[in-house]
Amino acid sequence: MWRLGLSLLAAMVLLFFGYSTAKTVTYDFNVTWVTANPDGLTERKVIGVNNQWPLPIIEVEKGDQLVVNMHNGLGDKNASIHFHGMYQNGTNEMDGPIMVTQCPIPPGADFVYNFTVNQNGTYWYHCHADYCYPDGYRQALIVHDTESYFYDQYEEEFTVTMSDWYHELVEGIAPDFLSVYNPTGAEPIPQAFLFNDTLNSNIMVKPNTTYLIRLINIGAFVAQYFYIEDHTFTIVEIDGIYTEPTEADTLYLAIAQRYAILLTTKNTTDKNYPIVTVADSALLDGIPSDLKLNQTNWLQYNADADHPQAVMTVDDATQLNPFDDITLIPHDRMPLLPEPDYTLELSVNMENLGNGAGYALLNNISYTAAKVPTIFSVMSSGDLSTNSLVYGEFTHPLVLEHNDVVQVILNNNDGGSHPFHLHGHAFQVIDRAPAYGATFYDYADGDPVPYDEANHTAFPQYPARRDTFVLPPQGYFVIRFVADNPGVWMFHCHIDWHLSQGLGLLFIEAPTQMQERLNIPQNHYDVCKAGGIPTEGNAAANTEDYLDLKGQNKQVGWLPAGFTARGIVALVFSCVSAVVGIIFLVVYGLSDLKFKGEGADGAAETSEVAGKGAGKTTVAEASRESSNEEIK
Ligand SMILES: *[C@@H]1O[C@H](CO)[C@@H](O)[C@H](O)[C@H]1NC(C)=O
Ligand SMILES: *[C@@H]1O[C@H](CO)[C@@H](O)[C@H](O)[C@H]1NC(C)=O
Ligand SMILES: *[C@@H]1O[C@H](CO)[C@@H](O)[C@H](O)[C@H]1NC(C)=O
Ligand SMILES: *[C@@H]1O[C@H](CO)[C@@H](O)[C@H](O)[C@H]1NC(C)=O
Ligand SMILES: *[C@@H]1O[C@H](CO)[C@@H](O)[C@H](O)[C@H]1NC(C)=O
Ligand SMILES: *[C@@H]1O[C@H](CO)[C@@H](O)[C@H](O)[C@H]1NC(C)=O
Ligand SMILES: *[C@@H]1O[C@H](CO)[C@@H](O)[C@H](O)[C@H]1NC(C)=O
Ligand SMILES: *[C@@H]1O[C@H](CO)[C@@H](O)[C@H](O)[C@H]1NC(C)=O
Ligand SMILES: *[C@@H]1O[C@H](CO)[C@@H](O)[C@H](O)[C@H]1NC(C)=O
Ligand SMILES: *[C@@H]1O[C@H](CO)[C@@H](O)[C@H](O)[C@H]1NC(C)=O
Ligand SMILES: *[C@@H]1O[C@H](CO)[C@@H](O)[C@H](O)[C@H]1NC(C)=O
Ligand SMILES: [Cu+2]
Repeated sequence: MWRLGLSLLAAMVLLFFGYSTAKTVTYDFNVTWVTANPDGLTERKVIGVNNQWPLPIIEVEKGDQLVVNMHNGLGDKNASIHFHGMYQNGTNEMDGPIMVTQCPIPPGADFVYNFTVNQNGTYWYHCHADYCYPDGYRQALIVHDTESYFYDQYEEEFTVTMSDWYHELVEGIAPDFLSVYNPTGAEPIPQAFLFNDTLNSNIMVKPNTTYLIRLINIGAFVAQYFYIEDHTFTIVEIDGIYTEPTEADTLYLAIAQRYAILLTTKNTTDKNYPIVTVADSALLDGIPSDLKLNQTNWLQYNADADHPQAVMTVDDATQLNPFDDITLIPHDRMPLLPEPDYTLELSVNMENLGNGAGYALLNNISYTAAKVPTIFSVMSSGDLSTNSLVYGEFTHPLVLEHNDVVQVILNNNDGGSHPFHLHGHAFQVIDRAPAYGATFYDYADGDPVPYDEANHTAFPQYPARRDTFVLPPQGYFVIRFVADNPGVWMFHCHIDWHLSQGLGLLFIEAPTQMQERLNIPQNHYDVCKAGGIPTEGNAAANTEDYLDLKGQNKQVGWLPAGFTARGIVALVFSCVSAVVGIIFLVVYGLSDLKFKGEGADGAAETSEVAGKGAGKTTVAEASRESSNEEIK
């Protein structure tokens, strides 16, 4: 009898642990338009989930199976979900970027995201379709870990997001942004900066208590500084990677970056303290007088005490001296990866292409999606899958061999900073110049300084790892990772405007292993069918000859030969934009030009890639200087 009892007990224990270590967490997301007024200035349409906005925070534990049943109830908009920072190891098809790992989910369609969460820490989720997430479709995703090295060091935890906020729908702003009337590619200026999707809020805290605070920049464009008056804290995690506990008082969170910090509250409850977020105004081409760059929310110890406004200690955000993330040491002390098997050197350029609009390029390529989502080209191309030609010229595909150590050198010929994100991996950051703080914007006035292999600072022994890292203005960074996660992974600037200008590329990582391991659910094919998108063939949807790219989507062609870029830029800034449009037309003729409303895909067929190189080198710098002069 007691034997039976024991084995029953053992079975129950097994069951209990079985469930608690690998449970399925299911979210049903009915995605529809709702209205919200988070800044108290304007009520607008936002993308809600189950008729609510802000969206639900997804919360799981390591090892859980996360299932999100998404229904696109928007009626007039395609959508998808990317689970930012999730490696999707073995489930590349659940990664989310449309035309890369799946088809856009058309209005009325259902889609199931289903994957195992094998990580810990602070993440977020957001729509990864064109012009989508800045309309509100983004929120935190937290992987709780009761075994973290700091679990017994805090009593409570909370998550706060920060973001820029526009009053118009992105698709309403986009045509004017990517247009001949905006040749400098000046990004739209947000109307507000939200703190946890609201403003002037109180976070109630108890005295003498340690909190784990998770911070996430879920915005579309602008980085933010974060500090709490008269408090310091301890960084314990960046982008899901635990770090050695490291003291700091000010953080810089670029778009998509996350920090988890431990904060011990004061012993007394006589005062409330401003939690200060300051937008990085260096990213803005102009600062409207009614735009509030810095926000005060409160660490509230006492509801009856004063709630003082932040006292700015500097005139300008660039004088704040944030903690430098490259100095962080991962808690697992993963050593510097060995010398790379494969090195990729890339340059960022902002250029005016043949339609007069400003584009973003990596080694002269402005990312332009293929006609077949790239994952399906991998799966259907058989032995040719290791030939990058299959994936087209303008998706900028780079085929990586399984388990290679990959090094990416990214040089910035542009005067703006760019937070680059790699899907499917966290990478080691091994070099970056210039450093944060006072020198960060120094290069912006001189010539770009590219990485010099023969003359660089010593690489860290235990490099910081994260999945989103800032490329400084006119500087560079160098990262390393192991190609141990077969899949098609985007590497792109997370400023949504820059991605729409083409600032991204695709790693086709271990395509042979993808073919062996991936098992793409029928649901994916159904959604493609509903949207009329093929699921076989090369980038041009050619299923006969995978190396024939005739009919592929192309980026907008280069400016016609003999065209002097400096000339047009001077012209643009001496005239009002409407007049410029007309002069531009008269001077260069209608034939080579395509106008607003047509993205890179649309214009592709008629424009020529040949003829590149004509006077296109200094447009971005020249125009930036001009626009700065205008503001001063
Ligand atoms: C989604 O929400 C909308 C608006 O409330 C509702 O009309 C629709 O029936 C819902 N659809 C699903 C699949 O739940
Ligand atoms: C949704 O995606 C389909 C397929 O790519 C495309 O034809 C359609 O124009 C998109 N719809 C919208 C509203 O962007
Ligand atoms: C999710 O994936 C797992 C593993 O492949 C599978 O067992 C399960 O049935 C799936 N769940 C749903 C809702 O699709
Ligand atoms: C998650 O946390 C556990 C316990 O702290 C640790 O052993 C494991 O390595 C972490 N996993 C990852 C992927 O970081
Ligand atoms: C931040 O907003 C989310 C969603 O609205 C909410 O659940 C959470 O409690 C807020 N955090 C704090 C610290 O108030
Ligand atoms: C603060 O908390 C610690 C234990 O967490 C306790 O030892 C200490 O006495 C407390 N201090 C005050 C002033 O409450
Ligand atoms: C709180 O009080 C304890 C005991 O008096 C002291 O050791 C500690 O430094 C105080 N903590 C803070 C955050 O002021
Ligand atoms: C704070 O905001 C005000 C008004 O927007 C601005 O004048 C000031 O320069 C800002 N301070 C910082 C440090 O950004
Ligand atoms: C090496 O780099 C440093 C820092 O960028 C620079 O000051 C120095 O001139 C360089 N030396 C050579 C030999 O290029
Ligand atoms: C993916 O999983 C394999 C084991 O199946 C492991 O070796 C590899 O490190 C993982 N890669 C990532 C990025 O999680
Ligand atoms: C980009 O184009 C310019 C002009 O044609 C050329 O000089 C340069 O080498 C190209 N860069 C790359 C990385 O292909
Ligand atoms: Cu960018």
